[in-house]
Amino acid sequence: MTGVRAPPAARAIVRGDRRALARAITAVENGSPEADPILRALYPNTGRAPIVGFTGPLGVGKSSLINALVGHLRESGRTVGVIAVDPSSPFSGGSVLGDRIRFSRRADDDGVFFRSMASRGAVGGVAGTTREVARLLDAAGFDLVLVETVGSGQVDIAIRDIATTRVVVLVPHLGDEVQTLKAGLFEIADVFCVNKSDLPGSEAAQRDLMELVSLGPKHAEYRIPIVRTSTFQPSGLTELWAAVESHEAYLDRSGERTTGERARLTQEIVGRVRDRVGVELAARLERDATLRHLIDQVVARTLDPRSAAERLYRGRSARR
Ligand SMILES: Nc1nc2c(ncn2[C@@H]2O[C@H](COP(=O)(O)OP(=O)(O)OP(=O)(O)O)[C@@H](O)[C@H]2O)c(=O)[nH]1
Ligand SMILES: [Mg+2]
Repeated sequence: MTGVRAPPAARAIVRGDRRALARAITAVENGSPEADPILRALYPNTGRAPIVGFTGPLGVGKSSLINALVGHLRESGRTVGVIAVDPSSPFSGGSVLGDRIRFSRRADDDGVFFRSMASRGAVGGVAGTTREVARLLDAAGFDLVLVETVGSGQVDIAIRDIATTRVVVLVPHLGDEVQTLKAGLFEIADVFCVNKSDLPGSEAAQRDLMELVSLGPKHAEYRIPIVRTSTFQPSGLTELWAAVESHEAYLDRSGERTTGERARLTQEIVGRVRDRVGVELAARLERDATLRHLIDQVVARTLDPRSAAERLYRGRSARR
C-alpha cells in the first residue's frame, strides 16, 4: 500500500476487515467516488492471487462446481474469494432463473468471501467493475479469486479480460449450442470442464472436445485439458483443480503471465480513455451546430448517415 496516506478503508481491507471489504465492493459497484482512493491505495497489493473464471451456458453447474471447489480448497487451508456475476434480465432487471444454486459456506469461516453482482445488462460495466472487485479480493489477501459468469456472448469476453485461467463449463449433449459457442469458446478456454458426468454421454462429449482441441491453434507447451466432473457424485474435482494449477504453472513457465497481464492492462487503460473520450465527444457533438445542420439533411433524405458522419468527423479533425 502507498504509505500513510492510504485511506483507513484500504488499511482495514488489508488487515482482513470483511465489512470494510464489503463496503468497498459496494462503492465500486455503484461507481461512488470513495472507491477511487481505495482502489488506488490497494493497487500495489494486487496481481498476486490467481483469478480463475468459470463461464459457460446457463445451468451447466458453474455455481455448483465453484461451491465444491471452495470446499476442496478450504480443506487444504487456502482462502477463497468468489464473485458471481448474476445474469439479470435486460427487460425486468430481475434474475432469469428462480432456482439458482446458492453458495453455501460456514457462517464463521473468514477464509471464504462470496459476493454476487448484478450484470444489469451493462456489458462493458461488468468487465470494469468485476475486475476491480477481483482486485479488492486480491488485496484483501485471498489466495484465490473465483469468478462465475454466464457464457452469453459478451459477458464471457469480460472473463477473458479479467481471469488468469478461464474454465469453460459444458455438459453432455449440448448439441447445437456447442456448435454456435465453439468459435468463441476456443478463444476463451484454458480448461474445458464437462460437468454432469453422472448423466449419459459425457465420454462422447469429452471425445468431441478433444477432437476440437486437436483442430484448434496448437501450442507446443500447452494443450487445453478436458476434465469430466460431477458435483453430484462428486467426481473429477481434484482433476479440475489440477488442470487449473497446471495452466497457472504454464503461465509462469512460459512468460505468458506477464504478456497476458500487459495485454489486459493495456486494454483496460485504453478502454477507460476511450469511454471518457466517447462520452465527452458525444456531449460536444450534440451541441454542435454542424451536426444539427447535417441532421436536417439526413432527415430530408438528401444526405445519408454515413456521409454525414464522415463530414462531421473530417470537419472536426480539420478544426483541431
Ligand atoms: N446431474 C447433475 N446435475 C448437476 C450437477 N451439477 C449441478 N447440477 C444441477 O444443475 C442445475 C444448475 O446448477 P447451477 O450450479 O446453478 O448451474 P449454473 O451454471 O451456476 O447456473 P446459472 O448460474 O443459472 O447459469 C442445478 O439443478 C444443479 O443441481 C451434476 O454434476 N450433475
Ligand atoms: Mg450460477
